[in-house]
Amino acid sequence: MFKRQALFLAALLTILIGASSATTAFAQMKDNNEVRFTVRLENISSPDGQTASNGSKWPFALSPGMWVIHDQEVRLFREGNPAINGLEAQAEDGNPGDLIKSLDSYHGGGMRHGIFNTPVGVNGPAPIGPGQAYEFSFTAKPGMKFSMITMFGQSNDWFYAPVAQGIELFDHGKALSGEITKEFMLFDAGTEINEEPGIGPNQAPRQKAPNTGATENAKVKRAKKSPFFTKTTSLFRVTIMPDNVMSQTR
Ligand SMILES: [Ca+2]
Ligand SMILES: [Ca+2]
Repeated sequence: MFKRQALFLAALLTILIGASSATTAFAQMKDNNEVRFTVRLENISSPDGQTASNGSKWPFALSPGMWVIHDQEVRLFREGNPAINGLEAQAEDGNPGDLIKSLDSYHGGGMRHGIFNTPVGVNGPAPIGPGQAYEFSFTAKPGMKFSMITMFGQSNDWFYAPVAQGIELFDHGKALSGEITKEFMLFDAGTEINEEPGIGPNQAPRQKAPNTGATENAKVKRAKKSPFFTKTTSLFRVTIMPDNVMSQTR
């Protein structure tokens, strides 16, 4: 009788403790198989907008972008080096197409990539303004790293990305799960001279055509001088969720 009670208690504890970590347990169980992840990039900036030095208000927005996963290192840029082919169009015009083409010449390491360009609940490609989000999914196996890029919409050549070597998707076989916003930083691609965010005439919402603005000829670096550099977690949120047991066995 005692033994049965103890077993019951143990089972109950497992359920209580295990309820919130079901995804982790599943990922461990399926160590040699792939896990499907869904990433959500959400613009949580104020709907009232940001205030420029001339007093005008402008909405913080993020552009279409791309994601990549890789067995080894995900290297979309290197701080202190010029932007690779395709990074300019992504950083200046929110166009990930050239960057994807550039990656297509590397097939090693089990690399996979894709773009995200259509906000949730919207019919076609567009930036995400306050309250909007992008979502995308991919499958990855233990050992893989993840990176993604999105443009700071009302800048000349600024983009958000995690550290250049990418984010580990697994920790000892456990799938990464939850908010990862703090992994993201604001970078300057070094391809176009900066104007004040939100009002510069050569920024995407105002320029006459893509790739318009004074050439910078600089290296990729963190946009540390911008007041937006430290504001990341109040502007957008990135969460990553591995599929749970229910959706895997459906
Ligand atoms: Ca620049
Ligand atoms: Ca421009």
